[in-house]
Amino acid sequence: MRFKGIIFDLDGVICFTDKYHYKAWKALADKLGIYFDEEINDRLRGVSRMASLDIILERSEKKYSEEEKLRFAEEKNELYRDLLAEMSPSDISDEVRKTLSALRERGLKLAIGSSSKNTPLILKKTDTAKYFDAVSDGNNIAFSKPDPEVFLKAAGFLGLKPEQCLVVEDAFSGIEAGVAGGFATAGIGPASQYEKTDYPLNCFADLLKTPIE
Ligand code: B16
Ligand code: MG
Repeated sequence: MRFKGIIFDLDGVICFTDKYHYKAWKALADKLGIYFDEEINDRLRGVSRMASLDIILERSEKKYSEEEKLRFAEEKNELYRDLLAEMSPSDISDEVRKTLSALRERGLKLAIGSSSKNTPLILKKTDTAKYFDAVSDGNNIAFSKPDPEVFLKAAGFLGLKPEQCLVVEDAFSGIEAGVAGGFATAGIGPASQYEKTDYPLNCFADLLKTPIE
């Protein structure tokens, strides 16, 4: 078998919380009088919370202290978690659920590799923890994507080597992280157009057609 495990990014692959990130960052940016739009939001895919804030503050004339920045990030996160509280199992498509089940039936080990510290909450609200043998997320890493740490930890949790795992990502930074860690990569959404992606996917179920075995 080519791969023994698959490591999935969460936001943009398994579920779509980018709209909630956008709402929460937009509220903070408006409060601070900083321009923010969907295009800037796209640059935040797969990027950690503090690094996302730095991207938003690029347009600020004012310089903020580390203490102020931590407060802003906390404020954004509170708003974001209020929005996540409304999530339910219906936020995960049948296509994703059926594909994950089919991959498990083929004997593949599945893991999450997400930059988000809110991963446990999202998995709980959507009832998706049951599909994964391991979870590596923003809570167990020191370096965010494009650093490969989150995927290397996920492979380690599965007891597998990077070359035995496929990383599935929507973000360029996530594909970079996969490549840096020595993983093969499959890209969905924006990452399907990225030249470093090994397996471009038109949709999530395409994973079943990818030469993973
Ligand atoms: P949090 P992923 C990433 O999730 C998001 O794409 C990114 O927009 C967000 O800033 C990051 O998680 C951190 O999220 O503030 O919840 O810790 O795509 O790596 O699953
Ligand atoms: Mg993502």
